[in-house]
Amino acid sequence: VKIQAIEFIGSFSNLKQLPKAKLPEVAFAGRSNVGKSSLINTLANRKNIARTSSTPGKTRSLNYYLINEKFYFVDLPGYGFAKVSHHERRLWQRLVEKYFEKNQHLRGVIQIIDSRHGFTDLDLEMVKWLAFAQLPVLVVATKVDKLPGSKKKSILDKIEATAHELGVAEMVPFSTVTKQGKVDILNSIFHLLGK
Ligand SMILES: Nc1nc2c(ncn2[C@@H]2O[C@H](COP(=O)(O)OP(=O)(O)OP(=O)(O)O)[C@@H](O)[C@H]2O)c(=O)[nH]1
Ligand SMILES: [Mg+2]
Repeated sequence: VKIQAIEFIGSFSNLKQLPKAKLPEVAFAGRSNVGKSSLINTLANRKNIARTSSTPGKTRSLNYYLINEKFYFVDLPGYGFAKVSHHERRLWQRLVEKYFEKNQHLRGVIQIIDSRHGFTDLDLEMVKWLAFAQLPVLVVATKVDKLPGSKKKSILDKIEATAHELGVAEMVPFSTVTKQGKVDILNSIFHLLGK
């Protein structure tokens, strides 16, 4: 279970332009700036193939990465970023909604939340919607390197309990700094893909 190859395929803001090769897909969803692109880099052992930024709103379209020449990672634009216009936010929202509705190749969604904040209202909305759409979800609680050691366990227990209430089977604590959780996430993704 390893990512041997990752290739950036393209950035798409129109569903009609998506890659012609139909391969299984795993999508990465979460709030703006939560660390979606960083997670992809860590899983693939790359520094910045998926462009990251301390400025929220970096990823604005569907970014496709071909993994091991067999499946796609799809880095989604983040939601909940206040500093974009109402119009632009509606555009992203419609793009992501249509992507989830129309995609026949999506095998599962990696829902990333910030471990310091737990599930925000928008995260809850997202996970409920994914459950309704019967898409398998893996919750990744990221930035655990920033949790105070004394509270780490109780915070993660609470996130896990909420995940279970939402019908999500698995929650993995993760950090790009310590790489904690990387192997578990890779295992889950390959399992989702039946590899
Ligand atoms: N300490 C710490 N910082 C992280 C971690 N993951 C991401 N970051 C930082 O969080 C910021 C945002 O990361 P990105 O990966 O660009 O976030 P994103 O979700 O792709 O953001 P958008 O593309 O804007 O939606 C960057 O400054 C990262 O270095 C983590 O596990 N620990
Ligand atoms: Mg990003």
